[in-house]
Amino acid sequence: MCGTSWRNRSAGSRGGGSPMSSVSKGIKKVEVGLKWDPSPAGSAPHDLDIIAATYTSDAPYGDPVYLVHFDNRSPDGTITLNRDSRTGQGFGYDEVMVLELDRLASTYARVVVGVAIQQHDEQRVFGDIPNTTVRIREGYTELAQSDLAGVGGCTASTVAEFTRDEAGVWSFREVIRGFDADPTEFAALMGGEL
Ligand SMILES: [Ca+2]
Repeated sequence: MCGTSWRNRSAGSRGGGSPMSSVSKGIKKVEVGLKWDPSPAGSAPHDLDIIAATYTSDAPYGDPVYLVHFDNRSPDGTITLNRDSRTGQGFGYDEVMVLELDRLASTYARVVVGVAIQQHDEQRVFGDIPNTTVRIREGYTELAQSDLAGVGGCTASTVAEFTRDEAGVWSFREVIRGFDADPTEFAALMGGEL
């Protein structure tokens, strides 16, 4: 059951390491990296996606203005999926998204980033996919890292919430909240209050 899997950092979603402060302010440009292990030979690939959704100050928890993922670019080029993987094969981070928050138009006040599993032959949850790691950093400063173990029964999860205050300063908060939804359903749900 995934619906009750609400986790925040104090619930211990990370796979070790020292706790970090819950909110980071003054964020300008962040990189979200995702890596995971490929499926065994002969089985359907482990196909994970990073998804970003943008919201305006008028409707920060409403419908996204636009989504960024493997199949959709941001209209102004401020959020970019630099690397997409459909299998998890290879070294290092398989999928990487860069968000230039300081370049977003002032109408945007909230960006939520999540990870979803493309479902193929059989339903897969995070617990079925070994060595999944999400890392969020600004430059060489690590803001958060999670193995998504706290949402192992889910098929999608938010990982980060960025909000802009009235002074124009972006803050980051790690929010690991699981959903039992396919990527399209998840994209419609991830804007809710986290
Ligand atoms: Ca992918």
